[in-house]
Amino acid sequence: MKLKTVRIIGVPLDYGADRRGVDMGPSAIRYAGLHEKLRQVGHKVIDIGNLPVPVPESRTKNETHLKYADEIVKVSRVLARAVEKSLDEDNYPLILGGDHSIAIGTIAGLLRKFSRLGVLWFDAHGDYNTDQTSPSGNVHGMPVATAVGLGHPALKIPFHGHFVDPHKIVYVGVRTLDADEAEALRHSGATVFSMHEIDRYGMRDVMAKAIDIVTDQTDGVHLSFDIDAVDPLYAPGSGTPYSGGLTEREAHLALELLAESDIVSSMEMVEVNPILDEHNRTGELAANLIASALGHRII
Ligand code: EXY
Ligand code: MN
Ligand code: MN
Ligand code: MN
Repeated sequence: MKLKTVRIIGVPLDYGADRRGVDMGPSAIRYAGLHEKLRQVGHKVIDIGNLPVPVPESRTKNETHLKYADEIVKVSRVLARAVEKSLDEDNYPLILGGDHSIAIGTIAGLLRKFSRLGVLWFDAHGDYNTDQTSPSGNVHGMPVATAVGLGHPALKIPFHGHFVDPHKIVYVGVRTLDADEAEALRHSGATVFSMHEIDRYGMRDVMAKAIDIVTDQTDGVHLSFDIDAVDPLYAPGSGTPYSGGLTEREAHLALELLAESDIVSSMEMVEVNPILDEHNRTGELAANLIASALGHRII
């Protein structure tokens, strides 16, 4: 893989999950030796630290269908600018969450440089709810719908009117969807490689197809990795665990194949919750998976 200058951006945001703990994700992943692992591969690493995120206890939660929308949008706008700046300086943005609502800011920033962005979305969930379909009002269940231009106008502010073409989105590892969410996703044009396809065709074939789709008429590829894509047996530290997920090795294989293809231009790792974890096992897994995606080889 071509060596890069990786620019780490921490986003200790848990408003989207309405659950404390995931705000400590960036620390847990750094603590697991992320910088060293990436330098071992040969990359240059810059860490800009964490973006400022006020703690939820200092805010009033609006018990609507969009919990903490104002706070999330505020952080997303700052994150979008940080991502845009990384690309301006020819750095590879590596964003550490935080819950998955941070993808709103990440993708909004990427779209300012890549007008035909491909997106690889590793997740147990679809994150394709809107305020109309969400059963929880938690924004971490809405970033993909928001990125394609659906849902409440408030969440779409960071996008400046530029959205992702759903045909350029590929999901890997999905195994639980809300009924209305599934219906919307079915008609969206996105490709969903659920656990069924992974069982049936194997990760190697699934990734070959995924790579074909996200590189077809695109000018950049974003990898958004929700740690709950991995089975809770291997990733116990996540707030919305769901059994029947990827094995640790399947996840590594997927990311190693991506590293080999060298098509990914930005990455985010989200939903690591150290409070629910066992001795930072999930933080370590997240750091190791990032290293795999960025070219770490056993030998
Ligand atoms: N679909 C459920 C909701 O919208 O509330 C659960 C979403 C969990 C989202 C996780 C992070 O990927
Ligand atoms: Mn997610
Ligand atoms: Mn998830
Ligand atoms: Mn613009």
